Amino acid sequence: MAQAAKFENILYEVKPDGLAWITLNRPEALNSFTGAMLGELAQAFRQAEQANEVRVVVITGAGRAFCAGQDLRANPEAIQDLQHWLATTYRPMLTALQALTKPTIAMVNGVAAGAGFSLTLACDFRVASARAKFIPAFGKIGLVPDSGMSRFLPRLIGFSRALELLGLSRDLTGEEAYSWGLVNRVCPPEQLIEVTTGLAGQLALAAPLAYRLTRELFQRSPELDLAGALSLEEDFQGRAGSSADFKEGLAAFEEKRSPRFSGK
Ligand code: T3D
Repeated sequence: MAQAAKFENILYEVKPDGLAWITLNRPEALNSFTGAMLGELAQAFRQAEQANEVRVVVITGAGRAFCAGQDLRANPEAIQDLQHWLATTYRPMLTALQALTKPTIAMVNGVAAGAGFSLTLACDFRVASARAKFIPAFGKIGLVPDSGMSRFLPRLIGFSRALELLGLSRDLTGEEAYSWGLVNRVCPPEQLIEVTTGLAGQLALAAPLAYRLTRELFQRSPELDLAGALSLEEDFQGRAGSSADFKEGLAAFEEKRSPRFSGK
């Protein structure tokens, strides 16, 4: 272990291979979110962004669950004013997660319910155990999707399927989530770490600047017309084309070797 920071509700660990592992760590309550946990997550995301040695961030849950969403018992004050609660706890966490320029993977080891489901969607990739379950949860307690789900879910699986899940409070198994295009990989539980580490290892070798700009292109293009999308591509390709990574990519091609990207 290269580095370990102290948190009370999550584990944060950076491994020598450049993977930062962030583990939601309240297994007795299925890793459900409290205000304290959301604050720690935001801090961990900022820490991972600043750490040069971190190439990829993996988020998972301790024990049998990924995350059961908002802790429905621990924060009675949350229920008094949900608008304020969301704006002051979930929003900073999600903003810090989205501000990460490094690839993020949700390793979904068990149930991901409500805002826990949302957290998986806010990551770049999802790797699910066949035992995972994606549970909308919001509708069952008379709420609407929050913590980014309204933005991410329809973009990933389309309007109609997203509305089916939320409107009917329909759960998805890991296998179904894979067949719906919601997760990138699904595997037996005992292979989850290996499959996730394999994907993360490949991402760690990708050109960091090109990766970051590609993600931003995909995030912004749905709001652009063709002219706008082409302009953004031209702008970003200009930046990527003047990077040291592009020179390294060309040199590696000529020398018939794998590139070693620096992110510059
Ligand atoms: O409220 C706001 O602040 C607004 C924000 C909302 C965002 C949201 O996330 S809304 C959605 C909140 N989450 C849920 O509604 C899910 C509630 N949990 C469940 O439906 C079930 O627990 C699961 C389907 C996730 C798992 O079922 P199962 O049978 O595998 O486990 P279990 O026996 O129900 O739970 C095990 C323990 O975890 C149990 O505690 P106990 O009885 O052994 O002491 C259970 O109460 C606890 N637990 C599960 N989910 C939560 C929780 N404790 C607090 N909050 C939870 N969300």
